[in-house]
Amino acid sequence: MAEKSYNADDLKVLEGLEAVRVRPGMYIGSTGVKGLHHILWEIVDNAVDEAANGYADEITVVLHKDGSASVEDNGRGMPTDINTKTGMSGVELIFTKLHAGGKFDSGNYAFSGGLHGVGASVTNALSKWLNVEVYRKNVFTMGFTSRYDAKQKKWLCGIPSSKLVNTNKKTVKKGTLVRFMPDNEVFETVEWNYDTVSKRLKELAFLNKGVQINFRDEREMFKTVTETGDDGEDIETKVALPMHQPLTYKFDGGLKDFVNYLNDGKTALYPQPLYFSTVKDIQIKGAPAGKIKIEFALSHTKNDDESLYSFVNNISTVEGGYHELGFRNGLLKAVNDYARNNGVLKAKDAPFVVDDVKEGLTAVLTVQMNNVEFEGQTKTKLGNPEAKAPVERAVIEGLTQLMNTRGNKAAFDEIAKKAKFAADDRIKHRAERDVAKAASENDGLNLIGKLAPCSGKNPEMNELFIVEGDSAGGTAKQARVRQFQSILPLRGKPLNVQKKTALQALQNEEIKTLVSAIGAGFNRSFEVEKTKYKKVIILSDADQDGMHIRCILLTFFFKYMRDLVAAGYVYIGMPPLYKVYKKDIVEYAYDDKELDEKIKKVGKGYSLQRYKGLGEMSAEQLWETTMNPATRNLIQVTLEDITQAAQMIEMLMGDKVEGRKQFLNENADFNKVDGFIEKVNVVKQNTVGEEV
Ligand code: 0R9
Repeated sequence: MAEKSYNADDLKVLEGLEAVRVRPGMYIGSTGVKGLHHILWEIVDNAVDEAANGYADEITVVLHKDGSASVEDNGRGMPTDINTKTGMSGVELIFTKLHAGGKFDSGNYAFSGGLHGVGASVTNALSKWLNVEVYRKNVFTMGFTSRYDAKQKKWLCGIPSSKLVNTNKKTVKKGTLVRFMPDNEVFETVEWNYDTVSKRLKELAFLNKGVQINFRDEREMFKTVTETGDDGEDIETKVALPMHQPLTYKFDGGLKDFVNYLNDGKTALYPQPLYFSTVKDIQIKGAPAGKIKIEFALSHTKNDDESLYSFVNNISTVEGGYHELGFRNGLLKAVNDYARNNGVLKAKDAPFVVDDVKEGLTAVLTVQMNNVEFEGQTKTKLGNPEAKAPVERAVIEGLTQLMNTRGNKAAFDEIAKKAKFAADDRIKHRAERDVAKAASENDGLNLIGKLAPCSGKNPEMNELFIVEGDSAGGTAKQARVRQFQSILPLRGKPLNVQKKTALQALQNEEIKTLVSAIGAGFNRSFEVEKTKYKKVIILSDADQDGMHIRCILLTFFFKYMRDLVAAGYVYIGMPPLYKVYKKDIVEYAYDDKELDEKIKKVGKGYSLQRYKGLGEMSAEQLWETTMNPATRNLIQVTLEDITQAAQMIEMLMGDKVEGRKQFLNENADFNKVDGFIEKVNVVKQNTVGEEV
């Protein structure tokens, strides 16, 4: 230091860099792997700035064998002349002046990227060494080093080894090369992460169309692994790591390419993303009037999720912020206008809400502006409220222009159609939720005269019998144990919901009653934990009508209370088919095979009664054969394979008679098909009889 002549200002600068050493976290967030990469991004950002402003079109990033990293751009080259006021070259300024709170104010760039805007000097301060080469006809070089000075008891960091040197070597190259070695005394790790670097460079290539970004990882692809041998000695083995491919990213389509990339694997609703870019005025409080550059590309896919990726000055704003709000508002207004003007939204229709227009949306929004405030947990949320209005205006302006551009009509028709579909679905589900909620809440009202509720309140114990017909219902009410058995008689056949929408289903009295009785909601709002019964038992006659009713009810549960089935709470009650009796001996048979056994058991002189329906049984008999937990036969409906069962139900209960016939023919032996089928095979066999 002694041989250099620094003036007072320069000394202050050096003290500035020392502060970075003392508290690196303040400048780069952490000294972990994230902080390590941060000092690389500072340099990369400077190269990207030069490219974004039109002076460079190629950037090369190399991770070297020695652990250092380098960044090269083919721009104008950092200024090499000496600033008369400071006595320093641009190069020296960039690397030794701490630009707290804002990017280096060169005045040459309209906008510049970078996260905290602390700049390249922070990279210098946290590196063991940093070397710069500037190619401006001649090759200029400058080097910096950092070390702890034990005598002075302080860090000497980012100290120039000399002034900028003109080597007088001629070069046809132009641009800047910066290479630096992260200091392992600062960082917890100095190991660059290939994936982190390649991902970020790819992102930057998307955000800066036409700029070619090359990435090479030249590090030794061997790792020394130390193991302890049998005698406690260290055994070192060299393990070959997979080689990393050199990568080159260049996207002439910019954000459009980005959107297409994000859409990979999804089906887009129109062939190419819509794209727009503009510059608007912005007035940030306490700052001079400025400009905001707004650029976006968007598309819609058949999916219903939204992926909006937003950036401010090339920094990903994962937590969103005001620019995203402006974007969504603008999109909403533009799509509403289009839908209104093109008959997608009729006079009677309410306008779309934001959720409608973002279903299936894939979009990238980038803004560039000065005086950025980042907020949020991870400082990835744009906190400048002034950004909202210009972005909103830009999006409306852009989309309006695009919708009036020839060739875009089909795309906007798709967008409006998709939004209409989402809106209809939203309205439908809200109505559904409302009805289900009302049904659950008004159970007292809804169920009067229908449900004979049990007195106990423990769902674990409680059983709901859904009984076919009023007469059997009456018997069951007499037979039951009031404490834990509820009876819900069904009048006639319930609605076959397979052919109905959820709303239509809910308009049906029987279904409304069922929803109220179970008390756990319906369809999307069904919450199995809220069920009032952990046994819901379908009790229908052993004839074709009874089978059909079972089938309809199972379809209902499957479609709208699937979790109830999945939890194993749905059962089929099995009334006996025969009663074999002689004097005091009474035996019941549940099928023909059992009937033979029971006849043998009762012996000569037996009498036989065939039950045609539940209504033929006395309350005592019904209790004994079908309702008494100790003696009854229940079949638990379980869904081993929900998708297969769903297909099955669709096949059995849906519209396509042809498919059903074919299916039933092909699967004549139902017992073999799967768990679900086995469990409900009675249903199917009888459906065969009835439907085919
Ligand atoms: C390898 C990483 N690249 C850079 O860090 C980099 C900075 C930089 C730059 C200019 C050109 N290329 C650059 N690459 C530049 C040159 C001129 C004016 N503005 C910018 C010019 O020749 O007039 N600079 C970034 C800041 C500065 N230069 C400045 F403040 F020193 F001027």
